Amino acid sequence: MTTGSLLTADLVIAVLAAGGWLGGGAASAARRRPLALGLAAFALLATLARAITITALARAGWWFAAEKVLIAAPLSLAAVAVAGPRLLRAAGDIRSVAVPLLFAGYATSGALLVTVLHGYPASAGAGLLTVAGVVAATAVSWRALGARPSRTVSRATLVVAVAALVTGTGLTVAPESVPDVPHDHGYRDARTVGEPTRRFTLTAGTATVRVGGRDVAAWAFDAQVPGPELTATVGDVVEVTLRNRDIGRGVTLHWHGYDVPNSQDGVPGVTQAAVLPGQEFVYRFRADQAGTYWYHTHSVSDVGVRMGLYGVLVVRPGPMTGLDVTVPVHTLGGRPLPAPRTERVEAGTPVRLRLINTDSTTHRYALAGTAFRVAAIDGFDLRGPTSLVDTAVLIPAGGRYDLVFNAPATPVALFVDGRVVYSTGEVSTATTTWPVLDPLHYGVASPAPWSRIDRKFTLVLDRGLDLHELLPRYAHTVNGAADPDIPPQVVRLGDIVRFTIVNRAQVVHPWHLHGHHVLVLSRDGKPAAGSPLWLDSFDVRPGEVWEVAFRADNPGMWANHCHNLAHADAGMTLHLMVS
Ligand SMILES: [Cu+2]
Repeated sequence: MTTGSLLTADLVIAVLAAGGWLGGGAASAARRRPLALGLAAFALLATLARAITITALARAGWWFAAEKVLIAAPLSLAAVAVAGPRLLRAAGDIRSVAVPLLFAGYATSGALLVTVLHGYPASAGAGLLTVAGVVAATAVSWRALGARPSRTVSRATLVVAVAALVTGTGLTVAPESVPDVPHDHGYRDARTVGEPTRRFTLTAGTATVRVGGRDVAAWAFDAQVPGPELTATVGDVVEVTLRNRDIGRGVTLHWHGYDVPNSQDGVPGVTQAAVLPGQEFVYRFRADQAGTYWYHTHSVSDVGVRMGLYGVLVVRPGPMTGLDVTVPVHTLGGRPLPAPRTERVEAGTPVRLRLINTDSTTHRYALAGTAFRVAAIDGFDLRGPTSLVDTAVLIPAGGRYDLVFNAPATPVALFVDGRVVYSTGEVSTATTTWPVLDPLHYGVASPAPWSRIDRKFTLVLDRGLDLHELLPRYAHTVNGAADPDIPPQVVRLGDIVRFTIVNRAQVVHPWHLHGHHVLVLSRDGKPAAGSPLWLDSFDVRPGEVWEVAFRADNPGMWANHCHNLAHADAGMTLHLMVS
């Protein structure tokens, strides 16, 4: 069982336990004796079962098992201690166990709410608030059921509730000051890269595009989705003029995975202002790294990219040899792109398939009909990639894999989530049961290019209630805070920086640092054993712990965020300051 599925199991059992206690309480209040006893017994079993899931989580290396023990265990034990003996003694009036059972239900629900709503890091305030809530709810039920809590109990409840409210909501604590995010940088001016050798103009605008035989309202570059494919050769100076015709919420160009100077990175409010209708912005950078990349708007990026403001950027090391096919996968208006394409390819032709995931969630790719190698991931060549056959690859949001093979005499087909998107003829192969390549164990290892770590950061990815400007939202959080309240990471130019990224949530978070590629050190404590993996996009699945490192060699203020862009918009964005 993966840590992710253990987490889900634990959550389901916790919900069942809470439901059982509450249901049992309600049934006994209604004098439905068999039902009450049945539900209470069920809740008791579920509560005990959580001991098993929490132990399993601790053994799987789940970072927060101790916290579950601290919060869930005392409340569950209190629930069992209060409700258990009364149940055994409830020979007479079943109604007498209603309050204890309800108390148990409130206690388990409280622990559940702390886990789901409050998130990381657990605080004494949240604990106090929960206890106050449980006590208050019990007192209210007690009254409602006709009995009367004593004056002392009422007063104690009031005192605990007020104390918890004051400390729990942080009214006594001054808000932590967050350093200002500078919005203007004098770093490497784009003009110093030299005269452009490759010039492009992209005009962003609303458009209607045809997808799968249906008209879809889109936002597009040059009225097409994806936008025009930009190509260059290493050594070129690329200049792209971005114009905005009518995208009211503004547009920028971010060169995903391309480590351009900060002023060209296209993050509105950080490296430039969003380009509004009628305006333009000229990007210029040297194409010094060959590989498969893509570009997309970073202005209201969740909506903008989903609506179609993206395209492919390919930088080749020299003149093209063989067949070079780009496959940017996207979902537009609920329909998959690109449209399936078939072409005849002469046997023996070297083929490179550049697979690009421009969606916000993972896609599964399977190449049938030939052996192949994964030549590059996220634009960086792998070391000693071996031949693979009948093996699928999972590409995270924003990620790219280059698959290479020599065309066989028989047809090949590329499947994305079971759908053929590219083929050289008819292929009928079931690919859904194929094993998935683990890039951490593929290719030939080589020693890390550095022997020290200067700065270490831990990023705990989670969900939690966030009160930003008094508007409550269920944010995606990093270390318990949501954008713009996550303190920036400040490092010196040249520092070797290590990130430990922990996913405490129930969903995948594809992590993406701007301006740098990170070297994968380990996942779940196991060192990466294959070719060095220099990534700009990687899936941190529920329960996973990733250790990555990089040399902070690109000065400026860099976005560091989840590339599920809805998550990024809902708080999961912070900044790395390199100076
Ligand atoms: Cu995410």
